[in-house]
Amino acid sequence: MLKKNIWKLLILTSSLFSIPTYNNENSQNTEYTFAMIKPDAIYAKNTGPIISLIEQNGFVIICMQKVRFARKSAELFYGEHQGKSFFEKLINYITSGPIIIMVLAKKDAIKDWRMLMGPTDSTKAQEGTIRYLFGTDVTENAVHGSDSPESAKREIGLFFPDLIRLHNNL
Ligand code: RTP
Ligand code: MG
Repeated sequence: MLKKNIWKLLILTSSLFSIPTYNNENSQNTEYTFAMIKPDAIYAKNTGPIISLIEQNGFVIICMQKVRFARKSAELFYGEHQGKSFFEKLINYITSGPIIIMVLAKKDAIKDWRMLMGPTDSTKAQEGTIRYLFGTDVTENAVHGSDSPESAKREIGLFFPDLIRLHNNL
């Protein structure tokens, strides 16, 4: 009796914490990236349109959460820019309101998400990109995306450590 219930509990627990599968055939080609909707886009109520673009462009949202950066966490997250002229401005901006953090999955997710975002400077972004549609300038540019597999793993690990623990490909 007890044994039977333990199995039920194990099945329930694993279904609660397993990563959604959505493309069994090509799962070995699936790549994961870390994405963020930044405070300016949330303040301007562009969350919905950005999420629609993410889905329309073939990304699967593996997890998503609204949080707010503590100053120390923002400095750690953007550590590579410490010492640069825009660092203070960047930290003030990114801690100015809530952000939405996501893990996106797709073949070539890292490159394709960066392409959909557009370049850092929103005023130079191509039509159709998120930064063209919703960014303002080189600071307030609506979204973030990991720039390499190493960054994706580091950034996903900072916010979603359980995902790294549970998923071999990450
Ligand atoms: P992100 O990391 O947020 O995805 O942006 P990114 O790769 O396109 O640009 P990155 O060079 O990593 O810069 C991080 C964020 O810092 C702000 N920034 N300001 N010259 C400037 O004033 C300047 N350069 C960058 C932007 O918010 C940029 O997204
Ligand atoms: Mg960057």
